[in-house]
Amino acid sequence: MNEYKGSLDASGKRFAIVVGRFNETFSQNLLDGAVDCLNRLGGSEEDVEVFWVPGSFEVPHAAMSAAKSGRYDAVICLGVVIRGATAHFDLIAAEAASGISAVARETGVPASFGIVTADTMEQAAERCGAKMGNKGWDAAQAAVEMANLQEAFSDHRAGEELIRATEQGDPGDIS
Ligand code: DLZ
Repeated sequence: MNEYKGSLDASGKRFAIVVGRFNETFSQNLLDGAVDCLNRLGGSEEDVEVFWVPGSFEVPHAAMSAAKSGRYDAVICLGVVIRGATAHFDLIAAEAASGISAVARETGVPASFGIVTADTMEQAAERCGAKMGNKGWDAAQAAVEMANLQEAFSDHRAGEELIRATEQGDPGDIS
């Protein structure tokens, strides 16, 4: 049995980050978390491009364009949807989720989901850098892992490297 795991090494990988401006203070926190993660995993800021869009509803469109451009190894999608008195919450959250998964499915470029959905501002704050962590950081980490795993499907030698790394220990352990 061969077992593959994408490493948490961002060096040499190019990333697009698409971020919704709505609830901007929180989405800026997600962006900061994602950039911090890429730096800490060995990425270079020269290999990261950030695209701001009006809100989470527009994130899939820009993410699809980024993925189709062929310029990135993965696309990191960020936004903050907070439940209000209208049905917008469910519509926007559902569109963002299905649109982002369509990006990866239709282009083959990994697209990670860093859209925070929260009932209250307090919950949103918790998930954007306070006590529940930073979902932007998590989405960037998932993108790095998937960008590396993706090589196993396209490059036989990279697949063998992954097997070796997996046999030598968990490449996902960065502690
Ligand atoms: C309109 C709207 C509302 C009510 N709430 C949010 C939200 O909580 N989070 C978010 O990212 N965007 C929201 N938007 C904006 C939509 O995503 C979109 O930008 C507009 O409907 C314009 O298409």
